[in-house]
Amino acid sequence: MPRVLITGALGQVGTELTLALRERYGVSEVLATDIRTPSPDHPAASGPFKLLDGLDAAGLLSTVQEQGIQEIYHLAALLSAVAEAKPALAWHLNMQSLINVLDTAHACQCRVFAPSSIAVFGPDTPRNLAPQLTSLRPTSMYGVTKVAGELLCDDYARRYGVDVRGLRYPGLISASAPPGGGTTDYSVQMYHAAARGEPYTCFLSSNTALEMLFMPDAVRATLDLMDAPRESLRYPNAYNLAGMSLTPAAIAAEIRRQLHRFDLPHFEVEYAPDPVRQAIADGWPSSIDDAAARQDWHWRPAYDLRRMTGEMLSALTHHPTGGIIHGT
Ligand code: AKB
Repeated sequence: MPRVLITGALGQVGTELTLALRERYGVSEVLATDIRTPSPDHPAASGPFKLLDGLDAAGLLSTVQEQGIQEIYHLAALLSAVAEAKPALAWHLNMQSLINVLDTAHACQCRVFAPSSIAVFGPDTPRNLAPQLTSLRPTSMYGVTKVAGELLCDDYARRYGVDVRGLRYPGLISASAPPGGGTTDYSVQMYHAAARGEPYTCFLSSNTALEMLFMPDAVRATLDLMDAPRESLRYPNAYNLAGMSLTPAAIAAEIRRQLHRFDLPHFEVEYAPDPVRQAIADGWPSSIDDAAARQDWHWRPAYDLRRMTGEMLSALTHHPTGGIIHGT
């Protein structure tokens, strides 16, 4: 059983991965870290927690050495919309923290999970079913850091033999911690608004199709990739990952279809595209080809829009029927 350190443990992915890893390896084996202190009811506070900034190379190295860490899940990063507003900070934070993690992993012989994103793709990537191997010419600073991050991970693997793995996460939808500063955040905000019985103004146009994945699938994919034998992985740190290609209009329609199960009022959505986030979304593919992940480590998503919507509304309204859908 590895001893694990998570950076960005209070973020959208970090929150759920902390829980999943503690369930798997034991609470005391998983050190959650972030630059903020968790509230007492946050999952990260359910076990060991340390304030740690990924930019603090010495702090990271000494923590890993003192705690006998063997695996690092590096989730701290600025997402696409914030990165576009603060490009210099995004480059510094996303790249330097990754370098610090890789240097520490090299020095301490740790395995690493460092996520990539569909943001690596750009306008000259095929829009439908973006292939695993294709042009990576993103037109957002976040995408630039993700392409550079993939190449940096390749280099540490080649040069030093660091076992670093990663997935090109699509937009991730979850009910616990909210995403912060991404282009796909609208989807989570939409479920929250519907569950509060409030209207929602969407910052992307109604027909903007992007690849999305429900968080339980994303967590399972992450753990399955880390479990896979290294020799079976053709693209260890850059696997395309697909769940469902969705537009805001499709999510809104499915929410409306299931409102009655949760005694919720009619759900109104207005569309007021934000130029920055719309431009980022327009540069990303509308769907992703994840055949390599399916072949190499048997990836299959379990959730479709209907099942995910049932579970999201159930979790957000604390409705007792859970995600089980009868005759909807
Ligand atoms: C974002 O929207 O920035 C992220 C991502 C697709 O990586 N959710």
